Amino acid sequence: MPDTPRPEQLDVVIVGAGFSGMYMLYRLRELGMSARVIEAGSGVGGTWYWNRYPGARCDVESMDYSYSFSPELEQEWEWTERYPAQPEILRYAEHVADRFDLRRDMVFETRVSSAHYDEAADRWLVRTDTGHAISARFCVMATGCLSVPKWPEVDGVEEFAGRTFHTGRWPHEGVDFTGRRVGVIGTGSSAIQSIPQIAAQASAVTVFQRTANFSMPAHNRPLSKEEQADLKARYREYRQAARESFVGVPRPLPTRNALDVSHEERVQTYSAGWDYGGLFGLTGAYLDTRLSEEANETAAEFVRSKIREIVSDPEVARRLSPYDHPLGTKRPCVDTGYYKIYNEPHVDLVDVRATPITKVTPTGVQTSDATYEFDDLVFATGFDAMTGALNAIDIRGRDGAALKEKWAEGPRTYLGVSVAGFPNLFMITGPGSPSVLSNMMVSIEQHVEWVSDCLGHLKSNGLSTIEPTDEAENAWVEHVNEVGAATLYPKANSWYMGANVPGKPRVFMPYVGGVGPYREHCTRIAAEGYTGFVLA
Ligand code: NA7
Repeated sequence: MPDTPRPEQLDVVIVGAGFSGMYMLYRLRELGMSARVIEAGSGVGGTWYWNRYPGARCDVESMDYSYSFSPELEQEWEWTERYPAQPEILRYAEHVADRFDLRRDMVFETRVSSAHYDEAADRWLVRTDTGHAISARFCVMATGCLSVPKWPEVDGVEEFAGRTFHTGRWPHEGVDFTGRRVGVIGTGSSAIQSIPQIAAQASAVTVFQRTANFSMPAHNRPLSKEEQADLKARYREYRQAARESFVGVPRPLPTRNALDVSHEERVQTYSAGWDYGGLFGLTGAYLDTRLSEEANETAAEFVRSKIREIVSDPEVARRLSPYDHPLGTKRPCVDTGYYKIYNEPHVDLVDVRATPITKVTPTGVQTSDATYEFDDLVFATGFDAMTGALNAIDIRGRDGAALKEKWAEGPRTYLGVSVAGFPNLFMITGPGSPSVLSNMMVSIEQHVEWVSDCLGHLKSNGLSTIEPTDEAENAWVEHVNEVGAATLYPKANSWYMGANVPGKPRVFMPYVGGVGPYREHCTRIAAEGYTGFVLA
């Protein structure tokens, strides 16, 4: 029998080399702890490594969607556009990796398959698909919220004879659609960003839409040197405002209810938001937008009126208009030329609720009333969000209990960063934290800093273990649910609710209490000596 090599001994193992894993490594080095990052891709960047589909762009502005931990980094890096495109964000991630020499503690093209807590040794044994084994005191899951692609639940996908692509696993060399007939399944963010770009090359594009989505124009543009210099001159203060803000982007909060102002005033406000571009002009225009269906409907109807204005065929405009969920309760999109692409004669929209896809055939897609022939199929069908990447790893805590089983009815965490029964395991932007409802960069930094401060605290107090109590976890889960239930979010079949994956429990997963208040709460817990945790 071959000898089992002794696992590599480390203080911390970090899973994932996206923005969370990279910064976690940086902070652990500062603490003088030994750490290694295990990454499935061949490079850093996480989301921005995998999502290379045409048109992939962040819908948080560049100057907000960047690390704040290094004043030198934020001063030296120059963004070129208001909203950064995927290649630029990936270059930024690579720059950070080089600048702080992070790669020497990273292992690429290696996927973590299991993480088991060994109670006797009080250590985590982490195994990978390449046979690598690591024994570490702490384990940090920096695995991302949208990193496990979801394929369409349609028969025959593997029978298709043409090329197939998932937006979340796009080929690195790019894809040429020139002169090809392309079918796109899905109308979420990835589809809405990529369809205009695909249509610019393809001879015919057919979009299969299950749920019409709200999309706001990006009004993307080059970022001038002056604009950047102006913000950089007050970046410290600006970053602090981001940390204290509701969604991780400094912006004035609404002061009034939509229902307390006149129709004319609302339209003026919504028009200003639409013309400014981006996510928040409509979703964050009034205090009651996320709380009252009637208030929300005023903003939703404004978007529909814009769709009718842009799309010349009234029937196509009607199909594109969302009626089945309040605005913002599924992730709203930010686009460049999405709705108007349907005015092109070679772009078609199929409503698959009216005429469901029955199967994929070797030559295309069959619905209940027609057959479509394609050279290529693009699946823009999203992800097993928030819990997918964690459940994909065989994570076992005390008594060999599996995290997946503990989460069978939905994720349970304390603060979205830790789980009872899983000592010394941390999640960056896990379920139960603001994560996907916020500027991810701000939330990532907050979690990484909270975790590293916690490890520093344990180290300086000669402690080795931290674990939340069941009571603290139960109370947090109850609080997350209570805050979520007071909003309109549970009304939508969204991936926030786990509703996009058949069989997944329907639970509102992110914490909607706001980035600033959440940060304050976490900071207070640490300052009080980690209330709700047992330290040993
Ligand atoms: P999303 O937002 O989950 O969108 C996936 C889309 O695919 C959505 O329109 C789905 O319809 C559709 N879908 C999924 N499965 C099917 C099947 N079987 N048939 C038809 N249509 C289907 O993922 P994205 O990649 O676009 O965006 C992910 C996030 O990235 C985004 O939210 C931003 O945070 C950035 P549904 O709405 O479920 O009816």
